Amino acid sequence: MFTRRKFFSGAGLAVAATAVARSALAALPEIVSTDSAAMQPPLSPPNGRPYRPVATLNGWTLPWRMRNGVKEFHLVAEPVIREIAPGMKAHLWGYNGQSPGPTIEVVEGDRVRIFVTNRLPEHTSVHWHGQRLPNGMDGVAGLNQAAIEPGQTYVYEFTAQRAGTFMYHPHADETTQMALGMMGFWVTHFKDPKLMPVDRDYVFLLNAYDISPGSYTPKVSTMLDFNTWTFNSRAFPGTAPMVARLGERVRIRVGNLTMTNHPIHLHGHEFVVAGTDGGWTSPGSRWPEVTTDIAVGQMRAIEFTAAAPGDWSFHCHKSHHTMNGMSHAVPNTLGAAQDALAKQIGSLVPGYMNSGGAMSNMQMNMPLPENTLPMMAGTGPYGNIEMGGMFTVMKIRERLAHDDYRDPGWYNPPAGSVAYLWAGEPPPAERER
Ligand SMILES: [Cu+2]
Repeated sequence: MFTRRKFFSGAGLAVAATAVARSALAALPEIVSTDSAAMQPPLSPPNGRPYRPVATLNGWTLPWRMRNGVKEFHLVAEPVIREIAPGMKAHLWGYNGQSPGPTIEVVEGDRVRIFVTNRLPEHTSVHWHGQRLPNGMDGVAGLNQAAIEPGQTYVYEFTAQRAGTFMYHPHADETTQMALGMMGFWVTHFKDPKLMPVDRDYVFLLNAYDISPGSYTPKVSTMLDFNTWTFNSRAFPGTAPMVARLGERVRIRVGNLTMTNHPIHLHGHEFVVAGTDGGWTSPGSRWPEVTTDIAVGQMRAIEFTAAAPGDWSFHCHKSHHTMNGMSHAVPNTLGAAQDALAKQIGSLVPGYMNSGGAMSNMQMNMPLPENTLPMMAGTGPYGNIEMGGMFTVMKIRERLAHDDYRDPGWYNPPAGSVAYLWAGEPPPAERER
């Protein structure tokens, strides 16, 4: 019934958007989907008002069909397989082949029609978080509309009234559907592209899953004790880096659809919170920050000038949120000689992992169950990067084409600008305790 086209890494989304089958104009818009977690280049608008498109971290923007001046999108709610990072896949629910679903980009004043087809085993709906719209388009099943039953397609239609940052997610069996990754980003661009211009505009959602070691499906009853903390359903080192050329103005928009707050921190630069849930902040109300807390259900747009070349960490500042497969129900063994202990416990409890001190050594020496990420897994130019989860790198380079979003590799610092080992007099002997 539907034609189905898959996109893979590097496929030209702009070409695909203009190639939407003309013969299908009388039918539902073609379903465009991807099974890749690779970051796609921004989708330049092939029609409608011009704007600088956003770059979705480890994601992509949904092409549309322009029909009689209305932008028509087709979302398909369905089970998907998401690679959280190399070595771990999650069986999630999402949209158009992935979780999160594709980013939807429109322009202030656009008339938008979204077809939503339900291929889940249960009913769903879509709520357009933050939008001004007619009450009957708000997507709360039972309150504003009947739920979309399996196999049905519903149509949402409204005018994008306010430029800003938005999200979409189900408002039906939310504890199940959001715990399984049903969510997506929405950006409404200014009608005037000269307003608040930036050179790079990154977007992603904060999400969290509770996936027991060795399993694939998140538990849907977990409220707080998640073990997989992700940027756009990717955990470091699976998260793509964000890149910028020295001197460029960078915007990063983050939406939080987890069940706790996340203090998001950028190294080496100050930023301003230029946008909140309710729209753009006035320039006189902005103050510099290096960390901004994003509460549950909130969206924030931060902006800064890429002032210093390098590989700058960008992460949630809750240290347990920059860990993979974190188990919290473990005793504190800090200071204890752990090697013999771990061996003894390991003979009684297969797969036992202790915690508290010397974590990276423990990580290196312990076999992991299948489909399970080590807590800290990244490798950098100087050794292990003891991070996982909600962590990525902002890579600022002096030479980078303005439309280049590829990973430029590790930073090569100027000689004499890296912390170095003291090679002079040794420190005084430790006092006896
Ligand atoms: Cu966090």
